[in-house]
Amino acid sequence: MLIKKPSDIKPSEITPESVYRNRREFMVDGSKLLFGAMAGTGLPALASAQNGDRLKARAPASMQRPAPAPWWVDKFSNIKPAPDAEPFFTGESLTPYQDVTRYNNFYEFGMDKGDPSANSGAFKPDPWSVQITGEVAKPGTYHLEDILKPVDLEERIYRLRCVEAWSMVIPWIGFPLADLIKRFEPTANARYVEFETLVDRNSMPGVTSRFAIVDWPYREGLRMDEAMNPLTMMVVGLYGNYLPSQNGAPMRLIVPWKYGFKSIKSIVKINFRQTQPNTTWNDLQANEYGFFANVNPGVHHPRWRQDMERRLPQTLFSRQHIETRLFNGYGEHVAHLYDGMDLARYY
Ligand SMILES: Nc1nc2c(c(=O)[nH]1)N[C@H]1C(S)=C(S)[C@@H](COP(=O)(O)O)O[C@H]1N2
Ligand SMILES: [Mo]
Repeated sequence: MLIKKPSDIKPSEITPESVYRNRREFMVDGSKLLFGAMAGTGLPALASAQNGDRLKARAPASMQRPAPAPWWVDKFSNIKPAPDAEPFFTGESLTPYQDVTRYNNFYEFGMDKGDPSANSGAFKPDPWSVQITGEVAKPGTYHLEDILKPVDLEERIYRLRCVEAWSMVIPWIGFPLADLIKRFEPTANARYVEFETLVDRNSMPGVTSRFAIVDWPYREGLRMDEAMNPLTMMVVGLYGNYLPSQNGAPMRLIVPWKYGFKSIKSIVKINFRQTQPNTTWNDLQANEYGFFANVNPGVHHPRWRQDMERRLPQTLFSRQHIETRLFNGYGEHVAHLYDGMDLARYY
């Protein structure tokens, strides 16, 4: 194995690429060695403390928003970079930060793709608390700081496939939902998890709009085994930085093998229950949006093709049309959850 001593590494060599290559060789102990290497170069302490170069993707400096509170800075100073292999990483091109944060679905701020970024200026994601209710030994209202305190943040690069037939590749920052669920000690009756988004009439123009079609709050749900799957993620950031309001600050769900509408934003309530919860889009139009909503090119949708998708951003020269894959390409890791189920019936 080829490992340079810290003193052999010049500051000019500490590029994201060399960091990336080194890390592959170091495997388990890589992060420690790398920190040592950076300290040895005389780089400012901040650079290693913020460990940004070790992540696979960073937001452009001009786009980084100020930290909501000091404890967030601590939390974001130690993020485990995405591994090099599926399913927590994909080598596909990242959708640029600009597109990830300007082309959104978040109906609480309006129904056009540009509305969430344009209309979320008054939204306050900090301080924040989450209510835990239902079939758990430890219900209560928890401050987000306490929810995140024992959590190790990690970077994961996932595909996001919207039922509207567009898709992106996004470097999220977060942690496995399973880690959080275990801390509340679900009872034997907890077979489903239900989530709710904040409704704030003052900072969310979409909820008071007379064109609104959603019966607020936005609700989503998962079966317990789906929620506990290692791919299911609670997300608090993207591109190495805090989650912008339009992407669901301060904390949202990401379920990469399901259509995007399952990935509920700005969560204020998590309820554990015995029966399948009602969910927003399923309530609105059950023939178009199922409870499971697994990405499936074989299940027809009346308004959008589900066998193809537009990988954003499209350009003048490339329409970026690609084939949609069953379970959004994550089948190897999640198909077993649906053994014996008719996916055309339970769509
Ligand atoms: N509360 C809430 N969560 C939501 C939505 C919404 O309108 N309200 N839209 C969903 C849909 S349809 C998609 S595709 C994703 C989009 O996430 P993004 O804007 O971060 O790409 O968020 C999902 N979560
Ligand atoms: Mo969506």
